[in-house]
Amino acid sequence: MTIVAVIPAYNEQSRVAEAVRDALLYVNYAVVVDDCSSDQTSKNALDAGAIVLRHMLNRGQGASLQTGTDYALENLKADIIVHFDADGQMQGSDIQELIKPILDNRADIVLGSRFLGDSIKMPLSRKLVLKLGMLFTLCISGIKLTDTHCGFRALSKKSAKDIVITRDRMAHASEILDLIKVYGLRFVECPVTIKYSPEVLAKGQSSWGALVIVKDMLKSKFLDV
Ligand SMILES: Nc1nc2c(ncn2[C@@H]2O[C@H](COP(=O)(O)OP(=O)(O)O)[C@@H](O)[C@H]2O)c(=O)[nH]1
Ligand SMILES: [Mg+2]
Repeated sequence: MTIVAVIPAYNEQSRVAEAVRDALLYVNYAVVVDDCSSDQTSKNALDAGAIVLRHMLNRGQGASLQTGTDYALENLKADIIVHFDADGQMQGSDIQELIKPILDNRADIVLGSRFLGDSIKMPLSRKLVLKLGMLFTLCISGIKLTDTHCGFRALSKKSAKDIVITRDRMAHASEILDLIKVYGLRFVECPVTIKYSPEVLAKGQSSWGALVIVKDMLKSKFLDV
């Protein structure tokens, strides 16, 4: 079994090395997709033992996950792909439980859930936005989940081939849920711990970003763009 962590990264020079080292304790390869960072993200990821791919333009987290996945399937012959963040919010030690349903052939994709696990120091406003996201996804995609926008996931080779992400930026999380339905993939949720600190909240997505995702989803759903 070849397990590959795909790690999208944008200006994460102070956090990416630690995230790569943490992931590499539980996977065979870490593929960091540096999305035209203006800092030392690529160098620090490489020094920590990652394979580093670099976009010439900033294309977004969704596009970077697709670049890393294409590479992992073609060049590393990945059996399982784990989506893992570069900023240290996710814990490598959750990977074993996350990939288990795929190893046991009970699921094609495993979705991390902060609400089944732990969302340490998550602000209340973020919690509310995520709960609304859950309701929204239930209405739009008909998929009932406790956490619809957690970026920590594991995909079997089959689901990684089926799920081709075309939403370049943050709406990819909703697109993945749509494609689970389209391809009839077996999914389960798995508790994960996501840590929040003032530093990662300052540089991470704002709760308003959720509105942009909703706009993107509605556009793709009803205007077919
Ligand atoms: N490749 C790429 N990664 C990004 C981009 N924006 C954020 N990321 C990475 O995606 C992950 C999650 O982003 P973050 O902003 O922390 O989102 P949040 O945790 O949901 O607030 C981190 O590893 C970021 O470095 C981007 O434009 N391109
Ligand atoms: Mg983050």
